[in-house]
Amino acid sequence: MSLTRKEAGATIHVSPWALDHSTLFKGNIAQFVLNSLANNTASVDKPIYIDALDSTKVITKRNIAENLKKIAYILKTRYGVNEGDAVCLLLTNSIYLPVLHLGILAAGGVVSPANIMYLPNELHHQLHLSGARVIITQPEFIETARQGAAHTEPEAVNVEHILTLEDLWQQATSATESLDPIVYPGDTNKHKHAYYCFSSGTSGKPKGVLTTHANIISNVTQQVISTGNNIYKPGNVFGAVLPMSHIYGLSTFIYTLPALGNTIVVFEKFDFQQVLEKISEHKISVLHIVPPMAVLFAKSPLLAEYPLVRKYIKGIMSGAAPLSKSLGSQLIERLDCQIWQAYGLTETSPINHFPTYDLVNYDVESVGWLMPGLEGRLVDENGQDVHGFNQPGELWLRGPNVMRGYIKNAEATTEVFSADGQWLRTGDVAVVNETGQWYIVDRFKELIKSKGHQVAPAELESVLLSNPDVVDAAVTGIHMPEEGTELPRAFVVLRNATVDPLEVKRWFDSKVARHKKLWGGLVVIDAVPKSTAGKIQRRLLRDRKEDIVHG
Ligand code: 4UW
Repeated sequence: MSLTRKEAGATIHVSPWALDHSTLFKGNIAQFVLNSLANNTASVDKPIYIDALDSTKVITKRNIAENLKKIAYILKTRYGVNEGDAVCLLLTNSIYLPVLHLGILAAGGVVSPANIMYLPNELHHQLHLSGARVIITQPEFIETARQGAAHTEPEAVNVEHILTLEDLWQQATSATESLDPIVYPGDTNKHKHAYYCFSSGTSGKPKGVLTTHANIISNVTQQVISTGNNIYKPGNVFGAVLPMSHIYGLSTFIYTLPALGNTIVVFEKFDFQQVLEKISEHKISVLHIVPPMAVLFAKSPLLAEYPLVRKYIKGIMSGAAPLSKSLGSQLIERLDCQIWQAYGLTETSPINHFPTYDLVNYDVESVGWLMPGLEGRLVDENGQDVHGFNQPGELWLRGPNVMRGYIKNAEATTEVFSADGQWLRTGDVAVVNETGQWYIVDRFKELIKSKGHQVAPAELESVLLSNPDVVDAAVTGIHMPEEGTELPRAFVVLRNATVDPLEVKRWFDSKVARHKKLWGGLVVIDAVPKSTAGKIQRRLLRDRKEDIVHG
C-alpha cells in the first residue's frame, strides 16, 4: 500500500488506517462518552476509576452516567454555567475529576484546566484569556485561586464563584434532578469548544487552544480505530500517573480509555515508590508516562524491591517528549514488556502518530504511523516541500483533529497555519521511512519540554527582563539525557559586574511555577546573539559548551 501521494507538487503522507468521516459522532463529546460506555459489554457496575490509595473508592460506569448529569444540573442552575462559558479547574488528579470534566461539557460549558503548580499571576493569565467565571479547586489551592482572580494585570477578570470539588460533588450527589448533555445538532459541534488547554505553539507566550467537540470526538475515534484490540483493551488495567490538566492525561484518561470501558487506577500525583507498590496491588498492566519517568524505571535501584512490577506491567506508552532508543531498550530489558511511543500536540487534540499499526516491526525510537484520516507533509527551512524518505523537514498536518486556532489571538493563529490556512505547522522536525514509521528528530519552535511540561522561553524572558539588573535575556532548553528531559537555562546580560547572578536566579525562581524555574542554571553573557531580523538565535545558545553555569 502506498502511503504517499502527490498534490500540487507536494508529497502528501497518508495514514495506513482509513477513517470514514461520515461515521464520526455528531454532537457533544460527553454524550459520545456516555454512548460508548453504554454500548460496551461490561456491566454497569464495572469500576472505571479506582483510587490508587484506597481501592474502596471507585467510580463505576453507572456512577459516571448518573453523576455527570447531576453535576451539569448543579453547574447550570446554581452557578450559571451556560453554553460556551469557561470553567477553570485547578485540581490534582482524582476519581471525581473526569466526571466533573464531563459534567461541565454536558452543561455546554468549556473546561479550562490549569496546572496546579501555577502561581497566582500565571493562573490570572489563563483566567483572562478563557474568561472563566467559575473556578473549581481544592482546599490547598483556594488561596492561589483567590489571588489569581484578584489580579488586575493586564486586566481585571470576572470570577464569580470559587468552590471546591468536594463541595460540588456533595451538592450533585444529593441532588434529585439532572440535566442531559446539551445537544449540538448537525455539524454545529465543529464550532462548539470543549476545552481550552494552553500551549505556546511555535513561539511566544502560552495561548489558549480552541479545541472543538468535533476535534476531540475525531481524535478519540482515531485512537479507537488505531488501537484496535491492541493496547486499549478492557482486559488491561491502566495507571493514571500523568496530570489530567495536561492534554496527554486529559484525553487519555477522561475520554479514550473510559469510552472503551477500561479500568483506570488514579494516582493523585507521581510518586515513584508508591507507583511501584500499587502496580501489584491493582495488577496495573499499562502505564502512560513521560521520558523522565522512563529514566526511573530504567535506572532506579528501587525496582529490584518490587519484583512483581515485572510480572504485571505488559506495556508502557511514552509521549510528550522524545524517548531515546537507548532508554527505550533499557526499559524493554529491565521490565520485559512492550514500550511504545506516541506523538501529540495540544493543537491536534492531541495524538497524531500511534505505534499500533505494526507492533511486530515497530521501532521503539519511532512514534509510529499517522493516525486515521490525518495527512502529513514535510517542509524545509526555505519553505520547500521535502520529497523521498528519511529526509528531515518541519512536519505539517491536516485532519479533523486539528484545532481552530488560539483564543483572542488572530495573529498567532495565522502564523501557526500555512499561508493557505490548510495545514498546521507543528514546529517539529520529522522524518518518515519506507514503512511509514515516523521519527521526531528535532524542534524548530522555541518550546522547551521540561519533564513533560510546556515551558515557553518568551514567557521566562519577559519575567527576567522585568528585573532592572537584567539588560537582556534569552532562555533555551538544555538537553539532559541522563534525566530524559530538557531543562530551562537563562542567558543574561547583567547591568554591571556587581550584580550577583545567583541572586538574579533566586529572584527569578521565586516568580514562576516550579516547572519553569531555571533548573538548567543561569549563564552571564556579553550579548544575546540575534539574527539581523532581531530574532534570538537560541540554537547558538544551546550549543555553547564552555559556560560557567550559576545555580
Ligand atoms: N517525541 C518527541 C514524542 C513527542 C514529542 C510530544 O504539551 P504539548 O502540546 O502536547 C503533548 C502531547 C502528548 C501526547 C498526548 C497524547 C498521547 O497519547 C501521547 O502519546 C503517548 C502524547 O506533549 O507538546 C507538544 C510538543 O511535545 C513534543 C513535540 O515537540 C510537540 O510539538 N512531543 N510527543 N513522542 N517530541
